[in-house]
Amino acid sequence: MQAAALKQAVIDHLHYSIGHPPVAMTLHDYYYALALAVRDRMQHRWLNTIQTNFDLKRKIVCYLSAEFLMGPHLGNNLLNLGIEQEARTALAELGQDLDSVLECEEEPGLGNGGLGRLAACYLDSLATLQRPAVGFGIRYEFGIFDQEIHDGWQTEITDKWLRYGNPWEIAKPEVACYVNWGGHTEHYRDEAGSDRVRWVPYRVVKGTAFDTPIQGYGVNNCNTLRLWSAEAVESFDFQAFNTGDYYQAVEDKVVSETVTKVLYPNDEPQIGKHLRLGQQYFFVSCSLQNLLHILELADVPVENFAERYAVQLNDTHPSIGVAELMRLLVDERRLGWDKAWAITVQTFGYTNHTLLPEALETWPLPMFQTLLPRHLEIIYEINRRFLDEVRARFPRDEARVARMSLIGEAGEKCIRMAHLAAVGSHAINGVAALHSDLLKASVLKDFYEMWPERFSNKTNGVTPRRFLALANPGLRALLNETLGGQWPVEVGWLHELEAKAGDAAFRSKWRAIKEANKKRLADYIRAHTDIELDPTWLFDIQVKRIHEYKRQHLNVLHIVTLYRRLKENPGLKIPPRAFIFGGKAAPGYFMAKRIIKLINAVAETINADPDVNTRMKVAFVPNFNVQNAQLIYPAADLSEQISTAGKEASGTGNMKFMLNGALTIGTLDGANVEIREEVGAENFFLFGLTAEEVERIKRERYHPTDYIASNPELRAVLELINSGYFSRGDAEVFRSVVDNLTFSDPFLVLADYAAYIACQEQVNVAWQDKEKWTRMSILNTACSGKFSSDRAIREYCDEIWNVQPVTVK
Ligand code: GLS
Repeated sequence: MQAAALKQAVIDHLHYSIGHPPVAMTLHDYYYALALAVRDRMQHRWLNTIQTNFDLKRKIVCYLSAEFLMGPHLGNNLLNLGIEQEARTALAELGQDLDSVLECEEEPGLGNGGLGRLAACYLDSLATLQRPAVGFGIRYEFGIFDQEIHDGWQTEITDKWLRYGNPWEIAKPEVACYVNWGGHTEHYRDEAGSDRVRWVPYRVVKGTAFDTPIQGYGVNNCNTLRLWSAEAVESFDFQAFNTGDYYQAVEDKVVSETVTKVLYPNDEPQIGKHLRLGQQYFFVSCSLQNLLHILELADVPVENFAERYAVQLNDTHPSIGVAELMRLLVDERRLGWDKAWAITVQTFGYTNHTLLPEALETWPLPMFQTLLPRHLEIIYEINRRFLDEVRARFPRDEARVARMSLIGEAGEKCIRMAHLAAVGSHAINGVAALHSDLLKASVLKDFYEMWPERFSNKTNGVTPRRFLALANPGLRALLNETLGGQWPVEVGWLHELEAKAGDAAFRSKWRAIKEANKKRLADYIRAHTDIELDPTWLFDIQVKRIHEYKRQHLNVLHIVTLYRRLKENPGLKIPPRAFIFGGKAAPGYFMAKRIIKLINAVAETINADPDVNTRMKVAFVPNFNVQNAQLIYPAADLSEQISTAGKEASGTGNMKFMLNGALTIGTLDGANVEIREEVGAENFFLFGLTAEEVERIKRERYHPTDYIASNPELRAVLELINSGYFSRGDAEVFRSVVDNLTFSDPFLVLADYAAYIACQEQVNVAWQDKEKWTRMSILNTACSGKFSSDRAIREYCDEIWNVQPVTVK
């Protein structure tokens, strides 16, 4: 019945919405028609959800994030609606294959990596857990660039994801906000004799909303992702036009539309560009204005703002919201400062996602003042009152006052956005236990001493719907058969697998699923790189952004070590391995781009060398994104989580691998610590320095050359890379990488090298005992429940947001 109705809906959309005659129909048309038919099926749930939230006047989570890395919608929506089989049947009757149709979707890549994907997982969990929530962000016209590999180098192609339309969004031109830029402020006295400030902007940009439904799994709740797009206030500035300044009018249009043109492709380091601050302010102002407007529609007094909205700052990117809410409340709604401040602090929560100093956002004061003159005044006033409080709490401690100030005064004056977020939020959290502890001991130490009650940990999580049920249909079927169908929402059930790990027949089914997933990935890799991988080999995978702290180059040192050993000792017995990499480098990140070239150069040499290529191969999967990630995680035997301890705030790829039964080789960093706790030390390959040891070594001055001098194998590996052996005799290409490791090595790659190599030998031993390995693999999935984003979202709802479930009819 459902299938027949769906089929008819697809036929209707092909005819009425797409309008191609049968002769011109493409696979993409079927994708688009099915997407529209599926969206129709979410529509009444969506409207009911909005109406119910409005009627019940319940508190809503507002998740402010500059990035939402959603991944393809169609497969996920079919899964969450429970109509995959119906869609498959409907398409088959139209002579089409669902899997091929799913591949047509151009994924919305509106994020860089973990931070943006976390926001997407959290939206999935919020809807599934029936919590009223809206994600607010930016509708970038160009998302994260597409990566191509040419001669081993990364090249960046603009991501024209909207080229063929986007069936999931509904434009809401009537939901419009006006956002000021630049200009100056005027102080005046109002009718009642109070001192007021008016902001006279240089330019006004208009934001309009584009809404995407976020369907919960197995429930009617369907929340909203609201992305703002910028446009000129009028397509022509008629005044300028009439006064003959045609070019000024055109420039206004171009400048306005530029605001939401492109996502900045830097993952961790802040970019410090005027336009980036403009993007941040733009989407935050639209979102907060929108919240105030909805409050008004619901006839709720503005004083109750914090009872109705829990606004979460996903890192400091939206933290200008603290000053903007103050401006809206004080200047526009004419609330007194103290009242407005109490509302603001009650409203906001702040999640910190990194301790890396280069990623902590600060804005040069002159730039900030040019764009946001009124906000600078407000920040000065927040700071004045805040520093009075600090002085009262810690008398005669001016050093502390300087450290905590919202304004950095060493060198060029700047606004410290993490301080603004911390002062303006009632709750501050890190994203894994270790990270939250380090946060309290380092970057926000003074703030912790001032307000210990504001701090907590919320270990990240990932959605088991997309990253297990959808990505790994083979395992889904086995889990359904073994545990029943509730596990995607009741991940506690996964623990039942522990008993199954002892069952040889079950293990054999488990292995067959893994091998099929490896074959599926091998097919994909062959199609995209021409590299042929054998699915019976150990699949050793590292996929994530390319960054020195994540140490893809440590992985390469292991590969070259093995290569040398095999060349020197052709009879050496090692189990065959495929080393698989994927990840994008920020376009301006010199060292990261060299590391990609190094991986590809080593791959080229090894894959072509008959002395070794029956026992090892290397592949770099181009353009790592959510879509191919869904093929990659389920195919992994070994997950590489080898960052320098203390640098990876949490990691979430580590969780996706674990969920799919990969074993982890890793350092005690981020959520690895908790993964190891959950699965047990005996089921985790641990190596390397601890965060404390890293800090101590750095304090006492680190000498990478000592490690080279005392380890001939390491020296030989570095020399081989430096010699041009992997670069057709060109000894220049990798000099910068080798020099960096030899003379500076900021992430202690060489200090961890020997331990890593030794640990990889333990991996080999374990892999050779197939039954034991499978048992460990099963235990990893069995113990992965903690890393469901449902657990994380429950904690946020209960401990920070105070938001309850709402049943939608
Ligand atoms: C990040 C961290 O680097 C990751 O460790 C973390 O898992 C993620 C989500 O909390 O946030 N911070 C960042 O700026 N980009 C990230 O991926």
